[in-house]
Amino acid sequence: MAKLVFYTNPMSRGQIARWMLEEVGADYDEQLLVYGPEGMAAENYRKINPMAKVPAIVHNGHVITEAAAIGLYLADVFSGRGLGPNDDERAAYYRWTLFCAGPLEQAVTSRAMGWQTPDDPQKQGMLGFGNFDRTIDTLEHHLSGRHYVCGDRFTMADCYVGSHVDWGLAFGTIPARPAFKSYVERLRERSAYRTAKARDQELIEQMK
Ligand SMILES: N[C@@H](CCC(=O)N[C@@H](CS)C(=O)NCC(=O)O)C(=O)O
Repeated sequence: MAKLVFYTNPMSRGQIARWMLEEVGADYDEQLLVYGPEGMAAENYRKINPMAKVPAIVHNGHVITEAAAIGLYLADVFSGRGLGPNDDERAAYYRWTLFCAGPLEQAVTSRAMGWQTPDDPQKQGMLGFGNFDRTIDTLEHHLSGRHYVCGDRFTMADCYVGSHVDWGLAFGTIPARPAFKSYVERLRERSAYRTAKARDQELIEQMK
């Protein structure tokens, strides 16, 4: 397997991608970028990601940005790790990964920004997430009574969905409902999760 370069900042969504990299056991070079013109916004990095954002990975000359896409890509390329879906898991795997990359992220970030969702149902119909409560209730309903996104088995979908729930509970942007709390507790036990978080924490300490 060719080497892979991982562009990140420890205080960023790069934490999601690092956990994914650890789950698949990838051998990667880490490139740390600061926020702003000396790092993510520098011309050489904008050639990799014109959005000037992390995370990004470069693998065999291919650039992958977007934490959700990085996870789906890694599960596919490192298929021997078994983190991609089987036939029975495929629907839930894609559905909930993309639900979190779209509706959930919009619902959570728009609320964090203090943006008001219109009460008018017709206007809510134009918003991919409808409204915050509808989105949160929908995810809670899916996770209730399930160990993982696809059922009994951990898959890459859990790195992405779980990261949203993990961060949401940590920052209070997702309500601490029992289904969310027990789901995240299971994920936090994983050795790849712990290895990834320990590395980012170490880097955060070094930056102080
Ligand atoms: N849609 C991207 C979002 C990435 C993103 O917004 N990253 C933030 C850090 S968490 C960033 O790099 N911000 C720098 C900037 O926009 O200047 C993903 O899911 O990976």
